[in-house]
Amino acid sequence: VYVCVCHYVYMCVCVCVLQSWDIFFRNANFGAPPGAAYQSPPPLVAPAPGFVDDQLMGGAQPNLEKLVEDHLAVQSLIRAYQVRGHHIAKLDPLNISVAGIDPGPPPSDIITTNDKLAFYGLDESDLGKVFRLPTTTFIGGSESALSLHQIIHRLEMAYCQSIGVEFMFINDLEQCQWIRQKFESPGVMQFTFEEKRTLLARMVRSTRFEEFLQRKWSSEKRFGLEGCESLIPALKTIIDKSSMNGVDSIIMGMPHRGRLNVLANVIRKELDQIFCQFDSKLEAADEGSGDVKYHLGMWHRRINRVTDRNITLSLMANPSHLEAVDPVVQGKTKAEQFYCGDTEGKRVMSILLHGDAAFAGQGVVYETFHLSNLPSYTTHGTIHVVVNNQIGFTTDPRMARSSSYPTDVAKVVNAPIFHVNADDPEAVMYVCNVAAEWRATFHKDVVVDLVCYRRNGHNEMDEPMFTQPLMYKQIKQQKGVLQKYADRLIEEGVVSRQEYEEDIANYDKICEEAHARSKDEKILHIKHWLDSPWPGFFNLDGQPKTMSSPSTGLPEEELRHIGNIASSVPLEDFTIHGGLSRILKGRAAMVDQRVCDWALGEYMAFGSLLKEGTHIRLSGQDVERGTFSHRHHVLHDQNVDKRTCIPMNHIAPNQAPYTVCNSSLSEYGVLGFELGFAMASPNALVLWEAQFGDFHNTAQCIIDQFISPGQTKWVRQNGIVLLLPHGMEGMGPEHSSARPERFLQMCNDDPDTFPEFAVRQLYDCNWIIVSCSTPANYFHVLRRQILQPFRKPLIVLTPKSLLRHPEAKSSYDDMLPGTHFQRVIPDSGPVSEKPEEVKRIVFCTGKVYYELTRERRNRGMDYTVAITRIEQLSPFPFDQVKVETDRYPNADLVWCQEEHKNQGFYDYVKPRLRTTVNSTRPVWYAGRGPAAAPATGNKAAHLVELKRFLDTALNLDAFTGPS
Ligand SMILES: Cc1ncc(C[n+]2csc(CCOP(=O)(O)OP(=O)(O)O)c2C)c(N)n1
Ligand SMILES: *[C@@H]1O[C@H](CO)[C@@H](O)[C@H](O)[C@H]1NC(C)=O
Ligand SMILES: *[C@@H]1O[C@H](CO)[C@@H](O)[C@H](O)[C@H]1NC(C)=O
Ligand SMILES: [Mg+2]
Repeated sequence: VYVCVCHYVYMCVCVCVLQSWDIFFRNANFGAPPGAAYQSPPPLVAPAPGFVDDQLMGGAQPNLEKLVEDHLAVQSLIRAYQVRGHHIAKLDPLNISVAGIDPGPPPSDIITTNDKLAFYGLDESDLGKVFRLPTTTFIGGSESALSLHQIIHRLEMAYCQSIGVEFMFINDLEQCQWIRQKFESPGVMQFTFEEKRTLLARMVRSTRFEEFLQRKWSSEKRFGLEGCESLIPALKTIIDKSSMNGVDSIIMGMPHRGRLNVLANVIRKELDQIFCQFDSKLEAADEGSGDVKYHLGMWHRRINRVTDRNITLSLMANPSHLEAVDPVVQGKTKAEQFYCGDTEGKRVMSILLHGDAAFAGQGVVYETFHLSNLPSYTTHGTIHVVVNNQIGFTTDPRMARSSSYPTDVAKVVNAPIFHVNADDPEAVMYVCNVAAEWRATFHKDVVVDLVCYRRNGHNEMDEPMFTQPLMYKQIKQQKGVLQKYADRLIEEGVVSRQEYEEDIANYDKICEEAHARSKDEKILHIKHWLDSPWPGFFNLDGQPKTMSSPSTGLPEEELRHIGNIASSVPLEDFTIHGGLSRILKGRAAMVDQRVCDWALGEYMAFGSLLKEGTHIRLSGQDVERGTFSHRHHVLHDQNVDKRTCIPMNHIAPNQAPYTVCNSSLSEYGVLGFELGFAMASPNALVLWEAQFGDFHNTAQCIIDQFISPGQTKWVRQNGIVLLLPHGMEGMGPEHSSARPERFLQMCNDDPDTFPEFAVRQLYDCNWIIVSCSTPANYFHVLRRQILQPFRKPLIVLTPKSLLRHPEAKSSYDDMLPGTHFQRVIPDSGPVSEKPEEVKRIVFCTGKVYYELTRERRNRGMDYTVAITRIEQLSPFPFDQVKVETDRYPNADLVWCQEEHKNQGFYDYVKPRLRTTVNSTRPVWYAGRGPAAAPATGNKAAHLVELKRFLDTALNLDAFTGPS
């Protein structure tokens, strides 16, 4: 009996790291010496009681050893099915290994071999023997013992038919037991006639929809679902079941494959709205440049027929870039949960659809999975559905991934994976029910892998036989799943052939009628394709409620109040670090002197918006403290583990909540998430801060595909803020440049046209790019972001050395009522006394301003050179820059930047400065020369470069000839 625990030990090697850390800290708090504080985590399960008959242990019978061995063998066999049964399940509708194409994973497992009994030391004669079943199986139902023959039979039924369950890696006994019960219990997979008829009806819609499109528009790309028609009933089952469990809002993200079908038959987008897109009737008067039909999103609220409850379904618009929408969906889901107080994900949930190739290949899938259990990012379980058609464009799985399944990535979060043969619609429905229940029970992710095929090429125009000849020979012989299922139900007597044919005719008629309507009028309006309406935010015509610039200043007493909060600890008996005490004292001194540094300016903006009822969410790597240790929005008690305090949440009794959260070490996933969060509501300031600005490029897809063109593609505004630390501080090629040139290059403002009026300019642009040189201006731009009557993404190049620069402070006077964000900060020094004597205007932005003014002072040029800061680069403040160029009619114009010439701001600013002066005056450049890297790795070289370009900027003889 001593051997009996071994299987369990293997199964439950859950060294629960988090728990172990908790114990460590608990003990440390009670004064245990560090070494003694560690305690290995408790074992998860005790040995299962008495699964070998008690009587066996008493007598010393001669065959006792054989009996024990046989019982153990049976345990092992059961376990082998649980662990590896999915390898021999009949998952592939094409049965491609039979077609001789793909041998699949090597039959490494013993249950796949013919002499499995022999492997376990059993033989045919044992098949009739009755064995007591362990507590880790449910195949017996109410029986506690079965014959070996029955045991094997039931295991084959549970694990080796159309469903392959991968779950034994899950390190939680309760969850494993739950799954075993769902799949092993005898007779679980039975459906009523009613359920089967519903299923058939859904298959009819799914199949006939594609056929209809094919008939009408045979030469249009639609990325049809043929070969995976069970996707539609799969999703509908998940939605029905979730609605039954209390969910009333579902947010979905999906790729191209079957998207129109999902819109029509799952979300129930009006068919005429879909069909009219095929005739490209998008009116010229419609806003935006639009997008292709298989990218648009939508939002629909309706009654779920099965549960009779209201449910809101939205499908997020997405770009071609596969899987990029995953984190966006999660962020939006999190936001909706947050706004309706759904702290456990009981009302709002997400469903993500994936293609097999993309799911395995795209790293953002992994990043998104790793957000799934983090407190500030969890959506309490996502249901993933993979359309596993065993091909990605022209590449088959042997070249597309290194794992036997495309779903292995889900294992990192211990999500169960249900593989299912999509040609067995009832099995699909069963696993979808279980998946929805799993999510409702454990609030963890789960994956449904629909193993199917793709009947056509990648799109309907594509020839698959060039590259997959054998696979497609097989597919051509494949009977459609609807036909197969209908035949089966007719044979079972669930429906008659006549009823079935009527069903088809009815749906075809619905399609025909919708098609006729879609031709009638110009019914397509982009407004029907919004995935996130913001009720109440706009006028009825979709225009902003006002077009005036908001007042962003604050009364003195409010500044003082927020300043006091920022410099104190609101909780009793809370010991903060000595260094932090000094920082807070420093803040208190600033409050006394009526000034702000960068961190305090940010505090003032956040604090006041919170007080006014705007939720703020700041997310990114190490944002709670701040990469540069300047922010400290979360205070940590030095004596008690996990005791923290966020003073920002103690500003006023009815304030909005402040969320500040350190993210996982991801940019693509996290930025996408925050973008999604910002999509849910216009009444929140959502900020993502990069550790250093240059790291934004691992999230480039979110910036290029969503943030920059989002509004014009999808008529959807978004007010997300990117905080990107930027500045040449001699720290080497990385950590220096946030690559402003890239953001500027994507601005839609015309360099050659002098625009009419500034607020309109803001409204028309695709995003706003600022580089503030003072805390007050940073304060104003953050407040403007919420107080302006529309939403635009805001890119802020934030400083590093300026965080502590003694001159980079702002007086309260610059933040009082009547003050506002300054797009341009003119030189207010001695130059204004005799402007006509000024020889040069040096335009610049950001930190280099302080270097320029110091150098000017050193050279005694305060009367001859004006230094003007452009704080809002895009949209370019033509009007205010013109005031400056007019003010100094005899000055030459210089753009000075610390970045290299092919980088930074020069290429963007130069044509706009020229337009401002109507090309009547040359525009000169002072800055580093062109370079491949953003900065030198050599500190000495850095300083030489700095000295050189400052000299150029201030040397009045530097420029001659054409610029
Ligand atoms: C990030 C990205 N890379 C490349 C592509 C081009 N592309 C479009 S569909 C496709 C194949 C996708 O295969 P799979 O994920 O299996 O989905 P399926 O089309 O088979 O449903 C590729 C490579 C893309 N859309 N996005
Ligand atoms: C569903 O919502 C509509 C309007 O939003 C409401 O009139 C109706 O009573 C709701 N039905 C149920 C069953 O909650
Ligand atoms: C700009 O210059 C052109 C000729 O170079 C002139 O025709 C035009 O009127 C000028 N525009 C303004 C606004 O000064
Ligand atoms: Mg595929």
